[in-house]
Amino acid sequence: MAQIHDFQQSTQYPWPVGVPAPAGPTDGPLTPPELQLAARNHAMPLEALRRDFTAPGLHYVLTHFDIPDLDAATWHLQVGGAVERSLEISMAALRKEPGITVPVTLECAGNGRSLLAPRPVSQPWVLEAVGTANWTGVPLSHLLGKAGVLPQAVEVVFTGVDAGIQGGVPQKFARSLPIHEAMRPDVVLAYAMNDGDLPPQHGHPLRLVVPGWYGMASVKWLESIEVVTAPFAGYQQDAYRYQDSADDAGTPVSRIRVRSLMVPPGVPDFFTRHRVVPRGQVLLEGRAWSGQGAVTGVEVGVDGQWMPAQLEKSLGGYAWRKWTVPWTADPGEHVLCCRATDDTGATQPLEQNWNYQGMGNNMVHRVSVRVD
Ligand SMILES: Nc1nc2c(c(=O)[nH]1)N[C@H]1C(S)=C(S)[C@@H](COP(=O)(O)O)O[C@H]1N2
Ligand SMILES: [Mo]
Repeated sequence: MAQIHDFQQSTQYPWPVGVPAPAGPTDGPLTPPELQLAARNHAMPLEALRRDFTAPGLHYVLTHFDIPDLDAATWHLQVGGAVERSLEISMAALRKEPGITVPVTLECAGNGRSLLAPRPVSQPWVLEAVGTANWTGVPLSHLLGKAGVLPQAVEVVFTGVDAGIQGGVPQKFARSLPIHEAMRPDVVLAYAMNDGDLPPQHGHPLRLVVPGWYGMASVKWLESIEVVTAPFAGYQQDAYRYQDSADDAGTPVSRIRVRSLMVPPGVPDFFTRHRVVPRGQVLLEGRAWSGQGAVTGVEVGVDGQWMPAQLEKSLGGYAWRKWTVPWTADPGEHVLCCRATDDTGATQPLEQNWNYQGMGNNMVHRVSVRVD
């Protein structure tokens, strides 16, 4: 009962909090700690899939601890470890370095978690922990070049300012990348998002953006970069694994699995979100992405009958690709699905690909509609 007691002490719910948060996956009801996380970390409304780029207020947000309040004027980035010369750089100095802009679709590794049965207990994402932005900043490889990476370097560790406790372990949010990923030309230290200043919730004044990797790699509120000569074993590095059970060593989560989502057609019912579509011609549309290879095809299923969608030109790199398909909506209840394939041959599963922490759930998106 300790968990119930602790939670009640830290909140002011007017109603009784009688549902303990289980330690592992559950078939039980959503618990207050999950509600609390869901209210802090918002997803991207699916109608935002109509746009190539997601406005910062619509882009999903995930923050493990608190959003730091940082002043770009006094902030410095430290670069050190296995380098020829350590650097300490102000924001003003960083902005004078050569910049790049990279279109990137970010997706949280836990996207789709709450649709799994049993449900792993953490941030209870449904489908929409995704967004695409143009990230502008300095290529990480340029800065590492200035510092001079020593030959014995194995990984690069990125540490954010934000601190907290997870799994009982006090920590700052920190993740590493293998050196060959860190030296990719499209990995960026970003200070702008969609041409605007980086917003507080997305890592102001500086964050890492790792195209193609699930979101946890893109460390926000970056305070230091350390080149290391042995694999990093920090809490967040270890935490992201595809595991069968709590004791399974599993495999690390890295690149984004192929996925597509559909703009829900018609209009929603307020409370259930069930869709109502007028009869006749409807242009179904959505976006597809993969961090493992280029998206090569999207199929749309109507009541189990699959047809190929039209793919638009890619925005480049690791950004999503628009797809459309015309549909003649006949009166009645229908189930619409979309399924993407990438050039590694990977395609989205029809059934859940369950794992202990609910990572990388790229199951086919299903939308139920009623045509009047
Ligand atoms: N410093 C720091 N960086 C972080 C996180 C965090 O909690 N702290 N969350 C990570 C996770 S799990 C994700 S999915 C992405 C979310 O990025 P966004 O909020 O800009 O969409 O940030 C990553 N970077
Ligand atoms: Mo995430």
